[in-house]
Amino acid sequence: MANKIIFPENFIWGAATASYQIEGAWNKHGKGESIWDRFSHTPGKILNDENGDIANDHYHLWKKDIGLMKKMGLQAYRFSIAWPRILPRGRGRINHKGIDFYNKLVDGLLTAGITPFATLYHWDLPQALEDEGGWTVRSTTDAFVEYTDVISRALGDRVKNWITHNEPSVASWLGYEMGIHAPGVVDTTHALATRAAHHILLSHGMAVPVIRRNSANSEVGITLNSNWNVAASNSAMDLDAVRRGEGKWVRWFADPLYGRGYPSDIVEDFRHLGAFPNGMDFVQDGDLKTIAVPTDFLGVNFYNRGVVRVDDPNNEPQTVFSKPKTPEHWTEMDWEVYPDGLLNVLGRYYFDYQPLKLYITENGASYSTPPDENGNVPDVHRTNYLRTHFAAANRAIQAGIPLAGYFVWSLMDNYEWSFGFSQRFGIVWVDYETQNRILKDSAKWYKGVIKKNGF
Ligand code: IFM
Repeated sequence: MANKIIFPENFIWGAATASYQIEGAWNKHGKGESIWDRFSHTPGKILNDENGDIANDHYHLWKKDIGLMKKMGLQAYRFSIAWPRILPRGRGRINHKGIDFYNKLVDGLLTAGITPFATLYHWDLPQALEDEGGWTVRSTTDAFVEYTDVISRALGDRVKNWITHNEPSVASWLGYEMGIHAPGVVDTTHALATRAAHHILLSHGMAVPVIRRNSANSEVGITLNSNWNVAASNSAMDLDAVRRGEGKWVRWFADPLYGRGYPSDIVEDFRHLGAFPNGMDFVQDGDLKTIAVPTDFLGVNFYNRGVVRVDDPNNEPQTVFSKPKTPEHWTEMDWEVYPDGLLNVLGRYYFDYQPLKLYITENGASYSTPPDENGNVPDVHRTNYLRTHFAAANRAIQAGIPLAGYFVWSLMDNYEWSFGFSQRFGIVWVDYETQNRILKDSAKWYKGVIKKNGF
């Protein structure tokens, strides 16, 4: 029998969601249009043309959802705030009904004994700002500060844990380079995406002091994502693909956040692609200092490993499928199950950048296991995924990494962006027809882990 794995006494166990993925009510009570409303309403952008108009209808069912969290014994809940619910046009007029919703949610969480972790930006930019250029223009950073000010004044007496941005790399590269996320810009030169990335990072740096001013004794951080990428061979091409990928997805964000500026090798890579016809003119004096504002924690999202191989230097590197194609090894996203990657990524972020502490702000797996004839959801592969990743998180703590908490992605099945509802990451099953929710077996197992603070 395996040894017991026990976590530090004050370790926080939670689950995470994001506004567009669960709220629905896309145009209710004065909410403005977001880039995800626009993108998902554009035919051909999303699998089966599905959209988040209703999603999990969490906007109306939030009480029921807090009830589920309570049932599982969750200690914390990470959610995101829909900017266009608060400022329908991104700046200017405030929609008080939108603030009311989050006020009720936060009060409900606190009454249930659950600590709220609020993310300000999980990708639903007000469309009105996108119409002015979105994150590619500098004025969006001022709008973000205005939004931060409004919402942190409103919630700051009760929300004490703030995350400015979720996965700026995804927002930048998928949104403004590859075009597979909203706003759907395709520009392989990276000219627009590097501007977007810079403005997202700058808006983080500008927002942190505003949160600190409005929310006394709060902790503020940002969430970065990372796969654990390794080369399929020792060939120079494979090794360089890892350098480029890791530089683009991790260092491009972590380096400036921790005071090192943009990584020079990736600046060169981007320059070759045509990203900076006028130099990096969007980086103004003082920006890098602003971006490197001290924070209280780093949020880390981790899902999988990538074994990278370059077959043709003119094409993108390939992911090698090195293990048998079974659910034990691969989730339904085609993402490899590789728990050691979590340990490696945590170690990498901690030992290279020295954040004061870290949270795993997302980790989880997509498996579509449906309810059986007894109404149970026997999602054994998800439970195995969680168990092995919890063990890896525990090893990180043993190695001296100040990991303070873990948030499962996701509290419940939800809208998985360009995949629509086809991918299910939840520990709670959602029937989208009836909006019925069922605790999956993984949720029941997680409840036991939380209770024992280990397993
Ligand atoms: O669903 C997403 C989430 O919004 C951001 N991180 C990755 C998850 C799974 O793809």
